[in-house]
Amino acid sequence: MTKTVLITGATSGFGAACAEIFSRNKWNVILTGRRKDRLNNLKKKLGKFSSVYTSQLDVRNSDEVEKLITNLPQEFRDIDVLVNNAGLALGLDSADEANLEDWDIMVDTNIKGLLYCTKSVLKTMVKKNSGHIVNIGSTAGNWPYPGGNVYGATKSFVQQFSRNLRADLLGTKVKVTNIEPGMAETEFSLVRFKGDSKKAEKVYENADLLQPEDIADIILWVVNTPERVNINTLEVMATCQAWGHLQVHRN
Ligand code: NDP
Ligand code: 8X3
Repeated sequence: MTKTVLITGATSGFGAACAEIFSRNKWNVILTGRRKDRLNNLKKKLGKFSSVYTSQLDVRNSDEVEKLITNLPQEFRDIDVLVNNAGLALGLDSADEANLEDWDIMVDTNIKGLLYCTKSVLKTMVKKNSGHIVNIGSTAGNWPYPGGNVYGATKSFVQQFSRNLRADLLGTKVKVTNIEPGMAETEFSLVRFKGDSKKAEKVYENADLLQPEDIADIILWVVNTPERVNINTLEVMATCQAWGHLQVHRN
């Protein structure tokens, strides 16, 4: 039977790569994001592989999220997998210098948006006793770095929420996975540095970093594991990335 995946933030990076791999594997794909032109292009590109439904969606708006689910065409109503991918970092300033509005946007998107999307599908998944919530966390939720203050903390929230969901869902066949990528080459840095492409390119310069397709491949594998298997957490870094030492400030 054809399966259905709902992907948030499908207009770029991990989300767009997931859209492509799921569609090529004949899943019905529900693709969302704020940029309509990109959604239209995805529909055109992927429509030859599988059924594609696109909807402009800002995950920060709980009414929009609810409306999306309520108004889905019949063919897309039975959602097997939600990929909670929409998210962003804004700024890399130390907490004392950071912009409060940026903090609000990160909290509203990475935490509240993810909650709205999860809530919108969870009851039905529990009722039919199947489904999979795949959250996109980050190594930034596990390991601190200067300037990661609120962004990293939103991803720590995603990690603990994912675990708590598992606790609540015990006894059902609904799965929850938190994927925690390290640095990956997407539009993430362009967004973080507010369109400063020189600064963004520097992040990815001369390094063989994770590509969106690497994460999409992993997600497809995770959702295809046997019913009895739940991958709780999967942290993945590029081979060229690892931890540094703890620092000491000396006078
Ligand atoms: P991109 O900037 O390439 O993609 C982000 C996607 O999120 C876009 O499709 C964007 O779509 C969407 N998005 C952002 N805000 C909203 C919103 N309010 N409502 C709906 N969609 C939104 O970055 P990535 O692919 O790298 O990021 C995807 C996820 O992966 C994020 O959660 C990020 O935190 C996480 N991540 C990224 C890593 C990296 O190094 N790249 C590493 C670890 C985790 P649109 O603008 O059209 O709305
Ligand atoms: C994105 C990875 O290290 O840039 O979540 O925060 S990092």
